[in-house]
Amino acid sequence: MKLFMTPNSPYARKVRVVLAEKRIDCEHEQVVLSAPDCPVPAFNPLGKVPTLVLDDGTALYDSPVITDYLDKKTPVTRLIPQGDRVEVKRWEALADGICDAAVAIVMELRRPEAAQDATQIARQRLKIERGLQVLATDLGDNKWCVANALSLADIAVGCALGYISFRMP
Ligand SMILES: N[C@@H](CCC(=O)N[C@@H](CS)C(=O)NCC(=O)O)C(=O)O
Repeated sequence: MKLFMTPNSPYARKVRVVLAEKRIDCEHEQVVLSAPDCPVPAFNPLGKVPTLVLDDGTALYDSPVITDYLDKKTPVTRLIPQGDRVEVKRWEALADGICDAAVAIVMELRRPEAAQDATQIARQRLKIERGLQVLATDLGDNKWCVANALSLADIAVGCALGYISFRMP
């Protein structure tokens, strides 16, 4: 199995944490998405990381599909408990959505200053602020997001918060 990743991708980081928690051996290949010889589009037409290529050549994307696959692959450290599946995947969707908004802002800020769209940046920032507020409210005083135990929800939220503090300290 090989994981195509970039070191700063929050979605790839989520998958890397899941691999580690579940003690799954996997080759990692760091790619440069903008490089003309980037290998990712040969496996994923969207050209995005993370992309996981299985030993039989099957390519899996995007990160929620990969985390699902990895959790089912071995019973070691169940991260998506059957009874709480929808709740855990909703936390993951919200955490990933916060990352989507943060990535959109990072991309906008990479454009020449005169071409940057302040309305778009404000829209995305609002998504982040609302998303963080809901995460905080739903977590409350609990130590873990779901069912008082580590799950994919905590990993996804941790990666989203890490990305926000990295990109917008
Ligand atoms: N929904 C996707 C998002 C993946 C994504 O957008 N990855 C970024 C890196 S952080 C990427 O590959 N961007 C390249 C592009 O959009 O062409 C997932 O969860 O895997």
